Amino acid sequence: MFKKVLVANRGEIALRVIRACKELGIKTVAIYSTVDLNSLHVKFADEAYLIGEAKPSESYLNIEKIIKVCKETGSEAIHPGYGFLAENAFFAKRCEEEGITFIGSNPEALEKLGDKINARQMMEKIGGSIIPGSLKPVKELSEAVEEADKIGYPVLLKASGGGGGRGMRLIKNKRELANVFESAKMEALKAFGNSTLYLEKKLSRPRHVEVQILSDKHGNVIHLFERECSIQRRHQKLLEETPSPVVDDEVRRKICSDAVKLVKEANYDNVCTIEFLRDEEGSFYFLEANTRIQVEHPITEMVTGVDIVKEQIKIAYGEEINLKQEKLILNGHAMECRIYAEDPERDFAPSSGKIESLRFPCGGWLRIESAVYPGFTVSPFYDALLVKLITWGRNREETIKRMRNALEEFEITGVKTNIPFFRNLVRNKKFIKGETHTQFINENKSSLFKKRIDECSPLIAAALNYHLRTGRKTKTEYLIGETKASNGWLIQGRRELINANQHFSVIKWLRNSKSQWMGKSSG
Ligand code: MV4
Repeated sequence: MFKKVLVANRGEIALRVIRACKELGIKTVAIYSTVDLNSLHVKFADEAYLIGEAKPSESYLNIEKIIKVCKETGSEAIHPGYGFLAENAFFAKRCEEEGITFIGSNPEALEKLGDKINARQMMEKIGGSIIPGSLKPVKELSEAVEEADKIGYPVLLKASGGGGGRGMRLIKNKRELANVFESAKMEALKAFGNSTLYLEKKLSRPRHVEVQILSDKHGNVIHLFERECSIQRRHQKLLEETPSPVVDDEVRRKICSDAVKLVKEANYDNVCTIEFLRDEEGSFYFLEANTRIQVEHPITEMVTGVDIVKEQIKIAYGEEINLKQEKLILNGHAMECRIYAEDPERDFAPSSGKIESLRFPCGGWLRIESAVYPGFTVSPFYDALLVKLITWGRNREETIKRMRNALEEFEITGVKTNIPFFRNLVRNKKFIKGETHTQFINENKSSLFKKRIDECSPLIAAALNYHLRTGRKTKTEYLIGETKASNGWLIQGRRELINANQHFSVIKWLRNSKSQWMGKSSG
């Protein structure tokens, strides 16, 4: 097994890789930028090296600096994590040239599966179902118009080098196509170094279902079942779960088998996720492949018992996967909420700053993946992911209950977060019934973004609490602190004197809208 691995990433995934390495007896080398000096991946790695300024191009994206540190520290391999260089075929090639093992796939397969048109052609070749659209690039407007007429508007004009929502345009008619085609080519060339475009029929309100794949260097390819990731906002996944409420055994067999065949066809090794879209009629279509470990991998680990990061490292070392497909079962149900530092009052703009306090939920059936702590400064330079909160249950209902309780206990102060959004989401009747899709957030804004009383203001919350507890209307002053209101909600108050009377007009209003504010299920 490797003796030393360089972790070319930061945050929770860097910690995750470091833990996996420790379990395998591998020494770890961390790299960090000038703003990450006090980060936990620096603290817990065996060695840590300052690599450059906060700007990713000066640090976590700087291939030659990373290779230099790798060679100087005698690290035999590099784990890229997700994001940054995780899917960068050129980085994988440079590692190969330097005799360094890239803990990910081979450069050729990264190119092949990472190219969306290529991936579509391969999926079609192995007999999988692809979204109706062009199998070849549309090089000229005339070709695009002809293709779009065949498909039928609305269509999506997609960049073959894009993904994750980047390089995708909705085209409602021929005039729009003519207006945007050339600029779309230029933008694709600028953004992805590849101007190739293709067309797909736009599926309306699709659900996003993806299959986890493990593939070794000896031809063994297995799947670890599917995940549903339809709860997204601006192409940012927020909640993922496994199994998907809309995948039955027959569909599972088909999409997992197609995913395995595609990975074999691409001669891809290491981990990979094959994405599908399910249309409103219930048909599944291949969308694209993600050639990296994904943020949401822990929920698959919770239902299969497989440590995917350790499998990655063992596969990269050349070991055969020692898991048998027929022995793998999907046990129970797992769900992940991605807690981001973002401000709902400012259209969810990133909320950087220092974390004042942090109270993680406790109790069984939870898993927390995080690299933040009280006093940690959330940097505006990087992804605003603070914590991945994962719960497991024997079934979806139990998992949701555990997530609901965990979110109630969870408290972060110092930065704004999307915890209030999740508290509403796990009470939403349609969510509870599994009736979600990729437009779910857009279509349920009022119920998902309403504020609870204890998220309005500690003062009002405390005044309400006083009134609910005592029913008294006298002119009273009293201390507030952390008080438990009659509806079981924790109301955080600052230690100060307030005059409850000042708020009785508010209380009267709140009492009238009591059902809305008192934690009843929202729908
Ligand atoms: C689509 C689509 C509908 N029809 N393609 C978004 C990002 C990238 N993964 C591809 N995406 C989509 N492609 C066709 N032909 C809808 C989306 C889409 C989406 C897909 C999955 C999860 C969330 C999404 C949010 C918006 C749009």
